[in-house]
Amino acid sequence: MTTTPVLDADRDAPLTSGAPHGDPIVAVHAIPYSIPYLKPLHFASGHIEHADNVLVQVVTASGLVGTAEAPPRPYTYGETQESIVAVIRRFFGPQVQGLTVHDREIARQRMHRTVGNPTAKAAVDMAMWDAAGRSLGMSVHAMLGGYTDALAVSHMLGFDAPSAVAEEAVSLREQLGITSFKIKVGRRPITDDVAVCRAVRAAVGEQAEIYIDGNRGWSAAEAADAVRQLTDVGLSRVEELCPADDVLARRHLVAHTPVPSVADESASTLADVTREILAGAATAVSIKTARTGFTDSQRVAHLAEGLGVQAVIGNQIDAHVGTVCSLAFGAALESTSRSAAELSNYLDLSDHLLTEELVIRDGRMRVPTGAGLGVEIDPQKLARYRTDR
Ligand code: MUC
Ligand code: MG
Repeated sequence: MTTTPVLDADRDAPLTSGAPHGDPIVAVHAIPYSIPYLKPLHFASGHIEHADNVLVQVVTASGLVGTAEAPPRPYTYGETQESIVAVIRRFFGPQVQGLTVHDREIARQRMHRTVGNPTAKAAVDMAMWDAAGRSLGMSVHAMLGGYTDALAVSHMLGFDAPSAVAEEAVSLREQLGITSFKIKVGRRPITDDVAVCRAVRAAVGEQAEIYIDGNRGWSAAEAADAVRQLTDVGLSRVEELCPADDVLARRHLVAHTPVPSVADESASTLADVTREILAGAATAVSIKTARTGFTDSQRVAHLAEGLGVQAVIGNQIDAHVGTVCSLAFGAALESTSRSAAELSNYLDLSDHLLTEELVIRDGRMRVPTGAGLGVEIDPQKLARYRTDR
C-alpha cells in the first residue's frame, strides 16, 4: 500500500495550534466545475472559453463551511483544473485538517513547503477566512480592515476588432456606468492594438480611464514603440508588456515609460514583487487574491505600501466567488481602494454558482455585508455544473 506523502506537516507547528481545543477542520473538498463563457476572452498569453474552476470548501467538526475557488491558468502559473484538485486532495487538504479555521499562519507555513500551485493555496486560505468570518459572525472584509464599502469597477477588454472593442466599452458604460477599461494588447503588428486603443478612447471620451495589459506578448523594443505611438491616447498605466526575462531591456522600458508599469504575472509572490520593484522592472503591482489569497495579499499590499508603489486589484478572469474575494480584499484597505478594481469579467459567464446575482451600479460594486464572504453557494447550481459526478 502506498501512503499519501503529506510531508512532515506537524514538524514546525507551534504547540498552541488551535485544534483540538477549537473546532477542527475535518474535510477540504476540491470540486471541479465548468460554466461556459458567453463571450470568450482572448489575450496574448491564452484564451478562456469556460470557467473550468475548482470550488474549495473547508468543513469543520461543527459543520461550518468556508468556500473559495481556484481558477486554473496554465499559461500563467502552470496549474490545471486536474492539478489543483490533486494537490488539494493530496497535500493541502491533509495539511490543514486538524487545524481550526483561525490557524491561517500555520496553514500557510505548511502549504508553502510545496512550491508553486498559487491558486490552489490561495483558495484553501480564502476558504479558511470565509469560515473564520462565519464562526465570528463577521465579514471577511471587516476582518481585513473594512476601509470602504464599495469599489469602482474596471473592465478587461479582450482581443477583437477596434469597432467591436469600442462598442463593448460603450455598452458597459451605458448599462453599468463603468468608466475604467483595461485593454488587452501584445499582438503583432502592434498597430492592430494601437488602433483598438484609439477606437476605445474615441468612443468613451477623455474622462474614462484606459490602460493596457500585454501579457508578455511584445518584445521590450515593440513595447517601447507601442507606448510611444499611444502617447496621445492618454493611458493611466501599462502592465506586463514584455517578458520579465528581458531583464535589462525591460528595466530600460520601464524607466522610459511615463506612467506606472504594473507587474502582474512577473510578480506573483512576495519575493518576486520585491525583486521586480527593486530592480526597476516595474513601478506598480497587481494584487490578485486568486493567487495570493487573503493572507499573502495582505503582505503584498503592505510591501507595496512600504516600497511606495501603487497596488491595483487585478482579475485572474475570476468567476463569481473569486470576484467577491477580490472585492472584499480591495475594499478592505485604503491603498487598494484608490484605483478602480478589475471585478467585472464574471459578466461574460453564462451562469454562476451563487444564490444571488452580483450587482454593478453606477460603475461600483458594494461589498456583501453578511458573515464571511457574505455570499452563498446554490446547491442545485453546484450539482448542475460540477464535473466530478
Ligand atoms: C491579466 O491581468 O493578465 C490573463 C492572464 C492572467 O494570468 O490573468 C489574466 C488577466
Ligand atoms: Mg495582467
